[in-house]
Amino acid sequence: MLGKTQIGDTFLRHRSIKYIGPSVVLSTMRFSIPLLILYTTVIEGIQSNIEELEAKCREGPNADYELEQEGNTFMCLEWSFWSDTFDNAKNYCQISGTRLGVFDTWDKMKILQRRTRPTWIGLDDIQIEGRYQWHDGQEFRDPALSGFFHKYEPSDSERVEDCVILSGSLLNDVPCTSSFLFVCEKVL
Ligand SMILES: [Ca+2]
Ligand SMILES: [Ca+2]
Repeated sequence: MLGKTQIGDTFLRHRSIKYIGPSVVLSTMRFSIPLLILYTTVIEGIQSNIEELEAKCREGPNADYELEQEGNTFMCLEWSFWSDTFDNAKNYCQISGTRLGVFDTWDKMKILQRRTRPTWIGLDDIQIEGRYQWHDGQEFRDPALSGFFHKYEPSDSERVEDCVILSGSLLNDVPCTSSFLFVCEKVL
């Protein structure tokens, strides 16, 4: 009697597994299809956002601006191919309605670090010695950004270093009258 029940149970369990099998597949599909649609919608949304940013970055008479990405960060930048003083570089950007690049996060810094030649950025302590300001008006005082500068920099050597370049992979203050490449940033 007990033996028969065990055999019967096993038989039923096998039947159930065989029978339930397709419905498990169907329910997985029912779960997966909306997820797939959601995933596709999100990807399409991100893609159209990037296309919008690219269009906005390239619009206007100056076609040299390009969109660069690091993680969720996008920057619209023009990298000069000639060197100039800090003031001239700043004026060049301003004439185009932009500013020297503000690289105030590590993601933005990573975008800057893709360049290897010394390059002016939008950071200086011209107004008050030792108080660095980004060219969007923010003061440079976030301790998380202290690693942006080389060791022992900013040094204000001979009390004439008020403008900042990327030098190697980190920042350095140098005399504003020196000539370097520069980077303009269009705010999107
Ligand atoms: Ca200085
Ligand atoms: Ca220095």
